[in-house]
Amino acid sequence: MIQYILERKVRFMANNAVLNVEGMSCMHCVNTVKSSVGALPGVSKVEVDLSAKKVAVTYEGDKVNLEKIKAAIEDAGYEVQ
Ligand SMILES: [Cu+2]
Repeated sequence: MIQYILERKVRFMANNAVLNVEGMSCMHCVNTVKSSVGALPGVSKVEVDLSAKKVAVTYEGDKVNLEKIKAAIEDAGYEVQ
């Protein structure tokens, strides 16, 4: 039982990652990145700091991973460092 609870807790624990993204220049870019990454299943939060060129993502590790998040940003036309 305890084992089961621990596994559930780990599985549903949110992961946080901050990516350095080149190419974002205005609020349009910010919204494009937000909607592209936010559309991925398992992503619960996307925050973009335009001046710092950083994208902070909160996601569930059992549903999505960093490779998919990076691919979504690159597909939208921006470069992940
Ligand atoms: Cu822009």
